[in-house]
Amino acid sequence: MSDMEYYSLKMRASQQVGEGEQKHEQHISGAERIVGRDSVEAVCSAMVKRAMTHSKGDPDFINVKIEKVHESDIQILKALPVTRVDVDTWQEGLEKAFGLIGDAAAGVREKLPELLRETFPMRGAMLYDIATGNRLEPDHERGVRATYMDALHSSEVDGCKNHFNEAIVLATKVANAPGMVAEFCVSDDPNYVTGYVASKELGYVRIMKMKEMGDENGGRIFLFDSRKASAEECIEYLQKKKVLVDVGA
Ligand code: PML
Ligand code: MG
Repeated sequence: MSDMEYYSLKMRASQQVGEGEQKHEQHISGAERIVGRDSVEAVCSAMVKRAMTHSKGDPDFINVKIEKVHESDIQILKALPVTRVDVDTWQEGLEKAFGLIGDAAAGVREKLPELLRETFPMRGAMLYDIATGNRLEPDHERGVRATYMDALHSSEVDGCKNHFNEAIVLATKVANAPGMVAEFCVSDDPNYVTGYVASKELGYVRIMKMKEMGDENGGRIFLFDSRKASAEECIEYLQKKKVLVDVGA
């Protein structure tokens, strides 16, 4: 990767909804990549195309941000190893996931169902301190979001955007954040019932059913230990550190 110049590209598209006082921007689609200089133009136009053809509606506003990234500021991480757990029912899947987190973080097992419910209206993740039981997101409504990440060598312009590919990149970055103990994720896509539990120790454990088909309630919980790192350094890593994940493909 010598002498490579990298750029971060981020796109978000929204639509104005409501009338008068109620008028506000509603999120339609978003995407982010970190690519070599040669791919910037093509990836940018693919992002705009995605925004313009999204099934959630026609955008009133598209923001594309392109930033140069110094190669020396990029951390390369090996993707977490993936295992798969098949279950007969979503209830069984959820129990399995709670159990794995319970083993990784003693004492939180009982709190998980309620914490998960609290994430449903959030766009970002909950940052939960297992040492104190406190939530550490600066903005509880928004949550914290992991950003500035992509798969390494993903040269495809709009390469197979899918839940799993994006989630393994995100989960690998999150697992490497200072003080992170584990992540718990249920998709908020009503047509997608697979979720996961992930950590450096567990790897990425896909649980094939974690909710009922058609249910749009999902969310992420980052289980963090404030005895191991400060919330500030963890959030800084999640939101600012540039990471490329080697998914080995
Ligand atoms: C998987 O297929 O391994 C789980 C992906 C979870 C995706 C969460 C989301 O972004 O909706
Ligand atoms: Mg949500």
